[in-house]
Amino acid sequence: MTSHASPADEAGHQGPDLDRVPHVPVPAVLALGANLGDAAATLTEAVRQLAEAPGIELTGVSPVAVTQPVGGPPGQPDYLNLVLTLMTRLSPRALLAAGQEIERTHHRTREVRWGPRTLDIDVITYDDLTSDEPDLTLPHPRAHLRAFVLTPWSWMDPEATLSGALVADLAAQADDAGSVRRLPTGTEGPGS
Ligand code: A4P
Ligand code: MG
Repeated sequence: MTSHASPADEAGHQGPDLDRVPHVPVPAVLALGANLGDAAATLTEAVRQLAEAPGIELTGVSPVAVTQPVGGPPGQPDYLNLVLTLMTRLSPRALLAAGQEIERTHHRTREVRWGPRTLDIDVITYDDLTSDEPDLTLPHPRAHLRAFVLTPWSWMDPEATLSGALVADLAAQADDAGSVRRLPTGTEGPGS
């Protein structure tokens, strides 16, 4: 389940087996973002879909953050972002696929990189796996720089760490730290 446990392939390349099904459930962290349509309703529904997905047991749902768009075309609406912790019996790629399947049910299209989207589900960590594979890089290659992921994660779990660093510290250092706020109380949201 971890990269150091994987044998080198014939070319001597060392890498994790992203299709390996764990013997016991392993912890993982997902980040959800939405900035088109009724983003709060989309996140609520996506959390419900993930909670009902086979092989996934949710263990935590962060409060919802209202965040200014990072990258992408100008003039996008603000995002709603949240972070989930879970235990999963799925392989890393199967967990990614489960998220992508839920994205599809929300009519996610991919026209512009970092463009507006009805729903984005990223795998932030899967157990202690590290992967450089383009289809599933772990930990997520930009998560440690992004307050829109780190801040709601730290609200849910002030002790959480990412690659050995305190998530709350990474959140404070992120360029977008000032543009993340809690969804006002009384507003409907899955983590409120
Ligand atoms: N991929 C590789 N590793 C992963 C991973 N750990 N988790 C591959 C999920 N996907 C991973 O993703 C592109 C490809 O990344 C997929 O084929 C997948 O196999 P995508 O979801 O199709 O496209 P994307 O999300 O537009 O691209 P990208 O580069 O993943 O974008 P990011 O980095 O996710 O950024 N600002 C705010 N405030 N809030 C946001 O939520 N999101 C983004 C998207 C930009 N700015 C934002 C937000
Ligand atoms: Mg994505």
